[in-house]
Amino acid sequence: MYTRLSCSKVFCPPWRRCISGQCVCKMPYKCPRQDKQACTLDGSHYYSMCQAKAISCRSSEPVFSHFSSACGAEEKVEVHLRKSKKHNVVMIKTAKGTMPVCGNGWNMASANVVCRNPQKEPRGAETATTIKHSQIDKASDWPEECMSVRCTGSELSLAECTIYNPQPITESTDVAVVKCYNPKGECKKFLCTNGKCINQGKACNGIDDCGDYSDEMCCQRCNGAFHCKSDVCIPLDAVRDGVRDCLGGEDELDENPKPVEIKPSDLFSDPMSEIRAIRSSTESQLQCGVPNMEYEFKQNATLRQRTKRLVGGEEALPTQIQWQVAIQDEGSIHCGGAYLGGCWVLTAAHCVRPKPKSYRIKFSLWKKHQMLSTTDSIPVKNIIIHHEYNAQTYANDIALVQLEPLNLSDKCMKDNPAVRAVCVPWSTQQFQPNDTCTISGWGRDRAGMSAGILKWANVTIISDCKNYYKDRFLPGMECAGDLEGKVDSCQGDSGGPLVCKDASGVSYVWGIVSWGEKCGEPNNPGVYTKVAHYFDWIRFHTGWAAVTKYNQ
Ligand code: 4AZ
Repeated sequence: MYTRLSCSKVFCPPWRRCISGQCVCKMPYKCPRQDKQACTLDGSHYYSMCQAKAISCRSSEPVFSHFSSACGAEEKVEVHLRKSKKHNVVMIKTAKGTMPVCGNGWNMASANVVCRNPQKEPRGAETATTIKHSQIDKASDWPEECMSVRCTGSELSLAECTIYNPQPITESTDVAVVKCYNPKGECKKFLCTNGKCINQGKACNGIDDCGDYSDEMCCQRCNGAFHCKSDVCIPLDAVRDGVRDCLGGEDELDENPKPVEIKPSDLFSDPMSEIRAIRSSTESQLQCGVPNMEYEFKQNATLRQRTKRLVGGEEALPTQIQWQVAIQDEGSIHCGGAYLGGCWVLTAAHCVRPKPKSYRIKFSLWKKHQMLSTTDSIPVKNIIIHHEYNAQTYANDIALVQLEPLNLSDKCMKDNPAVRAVCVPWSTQQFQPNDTCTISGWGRDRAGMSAGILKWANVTIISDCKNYYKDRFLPGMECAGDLEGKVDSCQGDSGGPLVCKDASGVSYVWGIVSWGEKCGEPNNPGVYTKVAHYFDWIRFHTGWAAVTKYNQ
């Protein structure tokens, strides 16, 4: 079962990082510094909201309160429920006094936060509703203003949510009421991961009825919410809000309608914009998956005969596939690879032996036996073969090639306009069966001729590959091609990349050419090492920052 902490489906908040598919609490010092100081419940302050949240993440106790330069005790935010007839009116105490929470913007996410804290019911709220102000039994000192709050749903106290300035109450104003969850007997409806029981109709509507988001994680369709390709429903106000929520970024595309922005005057506290700031600063730190368009095809783009060779492939233009490398072994090329950036190249384990001195890596190579002006040939410092690689079964057919650094430098390559890194996928759910992706290499064609010029072909990801290869298809493998056998990788393409592009146009090395029964045979698709399956292994060897800008 998936929850909001399943980072194969969704992004972790900035105070957590993704380890083996789960968002775990970050070490507080790993948080970036921010301009705003975070005030804590005891009146002290931390250098950022991320740091304060990383600390409370470990204890599950609220630590963070709000933002302020002073952090005085009088600024404490407290919440209690006030009984009025059958209703629990939500009351919030801030430096501006004690007031009810306004009904506008009141939702399940905020109600879950309220119920989770004072009552310590981890499953949160049963319902989040409103009543007219006129329906409340009021004492004479009843306030004339209410406060609006907005939570993301993962906060530990309402003080951590966005709190807006007070607004005047009239008799017709709606105020927030809450009913906290009350477990009763066996669940015959939708059972959340946290044990909460909700009506079936509440799943897949973009509203976190479970309190752990488990009712929104496996949805083929969404009701009144945005559907991410990984089958997660996100609320419409998260679409085009400047923060990527879907793994492929489809929620932030220009073609989506922009929601009407609710921006009341003077924010009292606004964690959402802090989260946006932290994410955009960390996510701008890694460049990958985007070719240098200025340079693409510029060289030598003369018309040539397009021979349909390899298995259904087409010749590439020079500098077209900027992450493709050739692995030169004792002077000859039998394998490809993918440039990950820095000093790292990814290839198949069956392409290399642990003898770095035997190899050179050729970048920006087009014709196998002729250099371009941008072609660079770099010696190898180290070869890391997966410790569970099995040369008989081709299990774990993955290896990292570490390049030799340049003299007196920590870089391994001179700046090259025709070389770009491809991104490493961090989640096995980023791409799905039937997605179209691209393979490339100098491998053999149907007639068994090795290509003199780099070729590429589109293939589709094929599900249930056990149907074709039975027990030879193992975890960490992925099939692609077409079942008619028209396009395929072949001998000599090994180690080269299978690259898929996400909704935002960024390319990922989804697979490594590994094996297959012959080439281009019907019902014998090509088998690839599923790179996302090895994300933790790659990250362990290359370091985190080298391979992903997300969930670090
Ligand atoms: C090989 O021998 C090989 N059709 C690579 C890929 C495929 C088959 C064989 C996939 O290196």
